[in-house]
Amino acid sequence: MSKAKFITLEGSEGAGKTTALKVMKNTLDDWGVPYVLTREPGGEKNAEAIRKLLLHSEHLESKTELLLMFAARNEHLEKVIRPNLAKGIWVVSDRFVDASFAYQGLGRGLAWSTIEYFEEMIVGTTQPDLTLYLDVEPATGLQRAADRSEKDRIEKEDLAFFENIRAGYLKRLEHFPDRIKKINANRDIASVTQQIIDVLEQAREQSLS
Ligand code: T5A
Repeated sequence: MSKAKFITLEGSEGAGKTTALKVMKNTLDDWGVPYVLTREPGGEKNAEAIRKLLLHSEHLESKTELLLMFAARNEHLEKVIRPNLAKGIWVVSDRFVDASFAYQGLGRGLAWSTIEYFEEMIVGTTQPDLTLYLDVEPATGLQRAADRSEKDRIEKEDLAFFENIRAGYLKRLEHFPDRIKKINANRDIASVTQQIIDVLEQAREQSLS
């Protein structure tokens, strides 16, 4: 049996992660691999409690936000991600550590090196095998998110914040071009769906099988 893979999905607000997850799920079903779908912040009981604090507190200091993201991530890694991978079950996570670099790094302005420190301490070698990054113009993404539902604490930030987040993701992409694959999420759902299928198929041919 080949080693179970860890796949993550990233993108700014309104990038279309919900649709993308459905496409990923259908593709993995077709491949017949065992997998779990999970998310960050959250994906585990304690981490979900931290998620509530993160998304619905009235105010949080940026450093508190960073520490809570990594606290939730540690619970998620120890209790869900690593045990499943060890059992040969693939893990697909809606967001992971790249989000901390984008949101808490370039978004909140915390030092990149601080986030790298926590990444090394908490994530270590449990890095994703593949990351799909849905890249959307911030204004388009915010409009889609606004049309969809009421905003949480982070979604209430202004356009400049989301422009910085996009810059953060693009910086991570530059550092990890083999792992992170950019999907043009400005296009219509059919085109985004096809791009996701193509990336997954390509990755499977090259390294995921
Ligand atoms: N966070 C997370 C951090 O700050 N640091 C971290 O380390 C981590 C892990 C988590 C929040 O926490 C932050 C980031 C987030 O702010 P979340 O629930 O994961 O919250 O994040 P959201 O971005 O809110 O995720 P959503 O599930 O809401 O997904 P999307 O991608 O924002 O939106 P989605 O898929 O619901 O799509 C939005 C709308 O657009 C439409 C959809 O139908 C939907 O109505 N749509 C399209 N319309 C036109 N064309 C397309 N191609 C479309 N794709 C989707």
